[in-house]
Amino acid sequence: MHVIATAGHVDHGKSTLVRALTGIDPDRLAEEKERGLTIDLGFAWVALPSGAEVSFVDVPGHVRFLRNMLAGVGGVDACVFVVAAPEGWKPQSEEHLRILELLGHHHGIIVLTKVGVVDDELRELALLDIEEHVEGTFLEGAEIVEVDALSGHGLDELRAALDRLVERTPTAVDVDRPRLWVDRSFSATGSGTVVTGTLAGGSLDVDDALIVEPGGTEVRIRAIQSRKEVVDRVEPGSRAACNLVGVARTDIGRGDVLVRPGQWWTTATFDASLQVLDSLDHPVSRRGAYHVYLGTAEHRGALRVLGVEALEPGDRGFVRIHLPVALPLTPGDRFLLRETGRDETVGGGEVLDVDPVLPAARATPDRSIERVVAERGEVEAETLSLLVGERVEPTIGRWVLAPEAEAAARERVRAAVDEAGPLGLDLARLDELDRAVLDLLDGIEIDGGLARPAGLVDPLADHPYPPMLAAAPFSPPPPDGVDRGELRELIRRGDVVESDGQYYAPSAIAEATRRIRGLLAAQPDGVTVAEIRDELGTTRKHVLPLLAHLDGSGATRRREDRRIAGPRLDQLADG
Ligand SMILES: Nc1nc2c(ncn2[C@@H]2O[C@H](COP(=O)(O)OP(=O)(O)O)[C@@H](O)[C@H]2O)c(=O)[nH]1
Ligand SMILES: [Mg+2]
Repeated sequence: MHVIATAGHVDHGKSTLVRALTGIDPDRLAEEKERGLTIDLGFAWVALPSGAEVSFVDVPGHVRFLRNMLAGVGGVDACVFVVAAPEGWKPQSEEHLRILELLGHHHGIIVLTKVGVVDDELRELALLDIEEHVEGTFLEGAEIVEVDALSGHGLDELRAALDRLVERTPTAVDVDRPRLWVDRSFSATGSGTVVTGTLAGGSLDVDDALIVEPGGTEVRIRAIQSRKEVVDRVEPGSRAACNLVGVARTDIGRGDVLVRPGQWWTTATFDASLQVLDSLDHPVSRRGAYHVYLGTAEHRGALRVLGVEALEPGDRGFVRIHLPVALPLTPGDRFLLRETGRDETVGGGEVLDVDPVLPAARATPDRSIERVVAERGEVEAETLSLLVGERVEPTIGRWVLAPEAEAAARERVRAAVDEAGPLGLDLARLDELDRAVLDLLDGIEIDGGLARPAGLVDPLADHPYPPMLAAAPFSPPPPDGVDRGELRELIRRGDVVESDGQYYAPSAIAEATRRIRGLLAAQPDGVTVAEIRDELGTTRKHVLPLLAHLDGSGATRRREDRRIAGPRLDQLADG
């Protein structure tokens, strides 16, 4: 499955060629047909002799409609570059070639059209002209097919050449991360909003839940067509027309993007490389109003050159670009920059960082994952995967840590354990990352939710107070002589239960709960404090704090001067 874009100067025969190959007129607007001029993108498709299916995106050549051309060639992987023999190389031949270069096109063939109306000499001249102009570009050495679309001369050779082009153009990658830059939207009678685009990155299925960016509107695919046929699924590298539920026709259009929720980092600011065109007659600095072309989108952009004051014509450098809206971008995305006032192409480049964290004065963008991690110290692997556009596995817990950050985290956690000493460090006090770091450290023992340096004995392990409490469950002795810090820790661990200044063994609480349940089985309307006191064989002094605790835990509840069953009585008595 391949999508091929046309390119070349206006009137050189692009649309005629597409029509001759496919039988479909790419000039679909009434105004286009009337004027014999392509204004907006046209779409057509055909099966080649090999059986390979190709779709064409036919672009306008006229300079006034360059923005439409730009929306058509983004996301397309191959081109048919058209030059008319009688006219030869023209300004938009040059501009289109520059644009394709800047957008990272690698594959194409050249078609010399209208050969029926020139003599051999002019034809030879046109060929030389072309060869000279494509020197040093991705079209250097590309096949040149001579065609006359009106007479049909050369069309079979062209079909064979297209087969060879398709053969050597890599098939679209499928990383299960579809992105559809919308190039057209319309409403279909009876079925609502339809958007079309060239699908990249993954497939789309009927019933998929997607979001529209910018804005994040949630939509669902009701139906899909590819080449006017109803399908359940479209593969990357195909043209797709999606009938959407959840968005009005007027709320979606060219430049919007359909993606799956949660799969993309959306950003209004990115760092990028910028190749400045040789032909520009002034340096690129911060001054100037720019238009940024990304996918099918066109946005105003504010620019900041990184590292140097300005980039001279022909220079390659780095820029930070601010857009008025956030888009789902990924490193490797190509963009084109035009200067609004002068209406000229300035250059283009590759998105390198979709979430720059360093101030522009210190940014040195590239596509390395290590840099993204180093600039953050620690980053969740999920987030990192979105930032770099590929799956990255976590190295510690859910995170990826820069080497210095990992060393610092190890030191921090070890220091905390050392400081807690023999009493141990409560794991609940560590955040999730530090708990994961703790697992990596040697020489630390974890026991009962506490981490302590290996070999250190828990001074509370054989503390005498809990057994003393257990031995006298309902007349427990006061903590005379017990160190306050140790007592606090015993309570925190649950080895001792404190209530209103009295101390109990956990087993005493459980036993009291069971016995009260026994009493309540016989007297569901409630039992008095005195009855409970007698049952436990103790005094008011001991039973009141105990009951306060049971009320608090939900084992019992007060009703006037009685205790009745609390909501958690059974649970606590059985537990
Ligand atoms: N003789 C001849 N005329 C052509 C050929 N291709 C296109 N034309 C004519 O050139 C004009 C412009 O063609 P069109 O396809 O609209 O050019 P586009 O602007 O590049 O799409 C039309 O009048 C076509 O009939 C060709 O191969 N031979
Ligand atoms: Mg045309």
